[in-house]
Amino acid sequence: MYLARDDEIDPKTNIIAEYKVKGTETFERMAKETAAESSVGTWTTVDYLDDDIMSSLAARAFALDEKNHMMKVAYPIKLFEKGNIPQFMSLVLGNILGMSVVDSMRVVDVHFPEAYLNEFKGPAFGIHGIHKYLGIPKDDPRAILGTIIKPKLGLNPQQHAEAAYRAWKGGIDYVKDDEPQTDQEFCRFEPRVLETLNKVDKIETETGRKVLYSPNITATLPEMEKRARFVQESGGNMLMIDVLTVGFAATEYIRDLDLGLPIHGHRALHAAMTRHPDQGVMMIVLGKLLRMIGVDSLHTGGLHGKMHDDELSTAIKIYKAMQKEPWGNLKPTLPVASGGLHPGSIPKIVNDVGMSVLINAGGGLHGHPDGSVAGGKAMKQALDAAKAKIPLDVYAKDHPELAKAIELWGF
Ligand code: RUB
Repeated sequence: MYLARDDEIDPKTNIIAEYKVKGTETFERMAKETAAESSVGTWTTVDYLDDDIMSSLAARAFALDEKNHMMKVAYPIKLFEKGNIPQFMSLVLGNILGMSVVDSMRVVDVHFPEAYLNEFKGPAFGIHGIHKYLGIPKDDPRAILGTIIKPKLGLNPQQHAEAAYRAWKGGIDYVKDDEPQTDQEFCRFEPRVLETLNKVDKIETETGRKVLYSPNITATLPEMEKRARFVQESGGNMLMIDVLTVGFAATEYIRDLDLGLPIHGHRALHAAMTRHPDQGVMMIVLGKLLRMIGVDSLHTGGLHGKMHDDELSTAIKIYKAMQKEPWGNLKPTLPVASGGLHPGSIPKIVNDVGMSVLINAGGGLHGHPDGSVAGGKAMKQALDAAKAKIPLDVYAKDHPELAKAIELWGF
């Protein structure tokens, strides 16, 4: 009951979750209670739990590795409503993380059968759709370069649009609002979008390059829909959502509107769930769920920046999970490196995770000693150097913007 041997588990008919579990009870008891509470059981015997229910729906813990505090649980796919991520979360990362029989529990990874995965739409654009929009060739991809407008709050719509214009002018592809920028009185949403989209037109006319701008529509759900439609009607080309603070259902609702706009997912709030080494859920799990519901680009850790990541080899796995093809019928999500990055970070990031990545620098672009145009140029020069496999200090000899950036922030 609630325990199985490895060879009894069929990954085609079960969702398999990996857990790190610590506590003073026996490991077997903690495993059994995890499987019971996250499927058909409770803390005591109940009359109606018969053999039929047990044999078809009980989750089973297996691969118990007490030394490393690791176990797996197989969940029969029939436990889950098709296409319903909140219901999935209520079981697989729900009550069990708060059970007093364990001292701590962390969901480390989840593996899905194709049949379950394919109930989801996934990204409408994903990596290849965004590359195509920007004219990046499929057979020679390069990292997409982006910026977050800084200061993160306080600029008025004209100033915000001007900062975006200067960054594009320097040569980057993408501008995003910052995660707390929505519709405050100092920078109303609609004028900010209109002013910044005017600059999209201006830069595209001047340079012939396509660029992207994702306004942050994070709000209540009716307001998000209104803002998303406003962006579409105003000729916008991307949306941004703080996908964890608004939640999975709200994000999926916006994706299902099929507005023809890729969705950029900022992951603010994730650390409340992901950072503790023994408790919560790892980012790779949230990333997979967000790819399933259709986020086109997702913050997956700065790798070499100001925000905490798990150790590098673990942090890189999140990128690989977003880029993985095939993964059911779902398009790949563009992983996003962000937080404390600057031109000097670029070669390390593309070396770690390849060119199918979006690299954002906020302070590391607008903080360039010669301003945002020079900051954008320095980012582009760093990417060109990385692509040509030329060390940054060598490339910087005849690229003054890069030289000033690496003098200030290193590489
Ligand atoms: C970036 C910034 C973003 C972080 C969040 O600004 O503050 O919100 O990307 O981190 P700057 P993560 O470039 O000035 O540091 O993407 O890891 O969640």
